[in-house]
Amino acid sequence: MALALILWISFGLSTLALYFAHDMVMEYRAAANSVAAMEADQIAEGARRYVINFLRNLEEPGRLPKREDLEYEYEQVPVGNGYFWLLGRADPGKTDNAYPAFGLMDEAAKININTAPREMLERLFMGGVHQSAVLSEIPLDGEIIDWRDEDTEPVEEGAELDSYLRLQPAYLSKDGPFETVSELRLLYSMEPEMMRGEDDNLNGWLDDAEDDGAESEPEDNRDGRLDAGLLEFCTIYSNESNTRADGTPRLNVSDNEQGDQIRELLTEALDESRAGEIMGAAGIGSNQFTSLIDFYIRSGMDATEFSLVADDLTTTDTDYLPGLINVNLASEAVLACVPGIGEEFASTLVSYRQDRNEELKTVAWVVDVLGEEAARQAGPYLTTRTYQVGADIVAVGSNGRAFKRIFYVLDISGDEPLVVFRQDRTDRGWPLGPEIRRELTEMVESGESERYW
Ligand SMILES: [Ca+2]
Ligand SMILES: [Ca+2]
Ligand SMILES: [Ca+2]
Ligand SMILES: [Ca+2]
Repeated sequence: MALALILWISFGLSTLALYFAHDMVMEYRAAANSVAAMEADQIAEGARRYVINFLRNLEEPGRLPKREDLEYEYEQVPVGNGYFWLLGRADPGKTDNAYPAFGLMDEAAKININTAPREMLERLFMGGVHQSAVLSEIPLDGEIIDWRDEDTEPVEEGAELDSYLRLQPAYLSKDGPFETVSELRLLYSMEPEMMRGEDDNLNGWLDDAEDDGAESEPEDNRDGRLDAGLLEFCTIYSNESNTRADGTPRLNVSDNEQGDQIRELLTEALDESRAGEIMGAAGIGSNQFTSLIDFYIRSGMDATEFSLVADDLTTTDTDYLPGLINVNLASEAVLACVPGIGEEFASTLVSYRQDRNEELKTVAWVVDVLGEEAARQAGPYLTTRTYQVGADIVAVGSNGRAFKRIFYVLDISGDEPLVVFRQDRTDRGWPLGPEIRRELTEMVESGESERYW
């Protein structure tokens, strides 16, 4: 009897002990998970500081290095026991099948929905070799114009107050500038899938689920090409400071009063007789110029001469030049929307700029590719600078258990880089592709990365 009783008691005690042990293991794992999550948070924060520090020390303000000359770390950068990546965009034609592209992104390589003329927006929704199939289904250019313009008179294929009042629930048309890109979601005919398109995780890269049709979310057309949505192509941030590298105001070639100063500048950069020729050819003091490209063409300067003075000159008196597109970094899809460039010249521009560097410092090279007439048309929309930078930070804690993804837009047009937009994108899912996930797992299994349990 006594033996049976003791056996029962010890059986009961060991069950209890096992139960508590299990509980403690669970507790321990939960704690390890939250440590990993905190670690990822802190790594993301470190990455933010790293990027800001890099931008603060740019050699020349507004001049982001080309992807192949990147002077910063952007791929699997170790911090403590974890790593961070900066998700970027591949140069056209250089997409890697195994990995997404890495690096900082350029907001000036996108279309500014507050300033783009209708013609530019129209092309975004027109379809064509460079354009996204997702967007060509419902053209929203008219609705974008009506949303931001102050009047309440709809443009062709537009939507103003009456349309929005018919919605359930009804709301007002904005009749003012967009304050975020996500505001596009409110447009009358907008379909939610047009915001991200096939790029469900917003990494600018074709993940498996984004190319398998309806087999998995999201819906896609299975054509082996990423048909991205509006978030990929649009910005509200691009805004160039209309000053020289040292922060002083530029000289306005369209301002008849500044002729003497411009002559002085040209004489200093070149010589007196050349300065006289250029002043005469361009008609400074009497002519108005639609853009710096227009001035360059009329002046008869060569590209080298122009590069000596381009940063000192402008064609308007405003402090800022919003919505210019960086012709050195923009994708073919965006370039194809610019008047004067179109589908016809977008690829030529991209292949021309690939192996060049020095020549790309001013917009003069665009004239070589487009010819004078088309370059004049494109001129008012182009720049070679970037003052708003996108940093899409992915941080992974030690042993790859937790990750955090935060997207920032940083404005470097002032004295200090400023965060103008921040969005936690962790809930969009794993953005680094299967290959990096496999590498991280291998590292854990081989003991290279320390486990908590
Ligand atoms: Ca309106
Ligand atoms: Ca993707
Ligand atoms: Ca799919
Ligand atoms: Ca596709």
